[in-house]
Amino acid sequence: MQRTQVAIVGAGPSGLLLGQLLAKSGIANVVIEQRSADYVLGRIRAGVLEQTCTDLLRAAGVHARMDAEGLPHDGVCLAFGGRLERIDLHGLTGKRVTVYGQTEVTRDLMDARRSAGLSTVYEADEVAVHDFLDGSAPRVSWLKDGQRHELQADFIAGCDGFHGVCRASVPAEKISLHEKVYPFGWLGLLSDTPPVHEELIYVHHERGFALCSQRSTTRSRYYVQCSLDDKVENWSDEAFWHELRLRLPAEVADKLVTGPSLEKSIAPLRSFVAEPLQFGRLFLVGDAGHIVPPTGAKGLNLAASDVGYLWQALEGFYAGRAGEVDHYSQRALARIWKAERFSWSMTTLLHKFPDNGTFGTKMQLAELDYLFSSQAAMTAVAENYVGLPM
Ligand code: RFL
Ligand code: PHB
Repeated sequence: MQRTQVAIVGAGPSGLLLGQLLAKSGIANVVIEQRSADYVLGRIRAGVLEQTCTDLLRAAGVHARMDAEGLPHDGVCLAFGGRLERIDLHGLTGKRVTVYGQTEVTRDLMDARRSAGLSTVYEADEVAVHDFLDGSAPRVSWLKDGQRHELQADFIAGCDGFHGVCRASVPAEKISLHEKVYPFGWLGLLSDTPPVHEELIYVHHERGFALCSQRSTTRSRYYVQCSLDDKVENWSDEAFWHELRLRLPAEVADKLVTGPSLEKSIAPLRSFVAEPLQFGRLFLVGDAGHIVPPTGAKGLNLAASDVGYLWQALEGFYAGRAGEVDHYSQRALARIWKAERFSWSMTTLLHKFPDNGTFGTKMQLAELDYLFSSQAAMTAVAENYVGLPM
């Protein structure tokens, strides 16, 4: 049987960043992923990185391309009731965010892992985790090319996303799940067209939410709120651009440059937290332990802060401070719940809810009007958007 110190299940950003940071601290690890590397890179997801996340990527030594190509953003815009307003993130908090896609972060982490010669198993079938609740020798097993493999470790990091096997392997009586599912989704479109605005625009509109985001000065990412039974096949590029234009303020819509989509997909919106995040020798990290709706741009950033806490805890353990691993769950959850609150509140503020009625819509517009009349309210949004301290 193979042996390592930390077995990492999942090669998304959580698993790859944890692997890189542990390796920097001299802690051996193996990553086991059920998909191919190309499949992982094909998923178009997050675009906005907080400073806590860029600091961790820097600590992992994975920052050269992010520094060269990432776009620092000092502000973010909100459109509602025919107005286009700006929150001065940097002026209000002294911090900024970086626009650099999750695909690029993942690619950089994969390249660094390969260069460092660290062990990664892609296309592992039937991944299973064993013996983590009691004792100190948990195992991960999988099938690859028809052969069964087993890896023994000191710890297992469950970085395998919302649909992974790690959380599902915890006995039901040992875990509490808190969930809210929203009655809509986001239809996203990626295109090689210049972004409509230099900063992101979050849009409250009577037809539904929209978001103008970007990946670079030549690549745009747009979203429109859609119904849960919408199918991506039923949305032509033309229909998407038409719907987006209808939701944008006129001065923005006039500048929109359209083009063929490179990718289009629908994501459901969910808030979800599992408690605790440690089960003996198994830790849940990132989307395996919690989900936020994308409205606050927090999912990837929370995954990164979980990784930061777990890295510190495991470093402590291997430096002879065995008890530190037992603080991971509590420390990570304190930050997670605050990001859950922010993501839920931004989602509630900006989307069209089927049961809202005119009163609900008036409340949203009153809150938006208040936000831009109050430095205190704007500062509260800004400090959450740039990321609370770790
Ligand atoms: P991931 O990225 O889902 O990776 C998990 C990996 O585990 C693998 N896996 C398994 N491997 C082995 N055995 C098994 N049984 C396995 N089951 C699964 C999977 O194949 C996968 O490779 O989780 P991770 O690493 O925790 O990373 C989390 C982030 O991906 C996620 O939080 C963000 O993408 C969320 N998110 C955003 N976050 C931000 O911080 N800022 C944003 O702007 C932002 N925008 C978004 C988003 C997510 C979106 N979608 C589609 C959900 C926009 C969208 C549309
Ligand atoms: C994105 O660019 O994909 C993106 C940006 C901000 C969000 C969500 C998604 O809040």
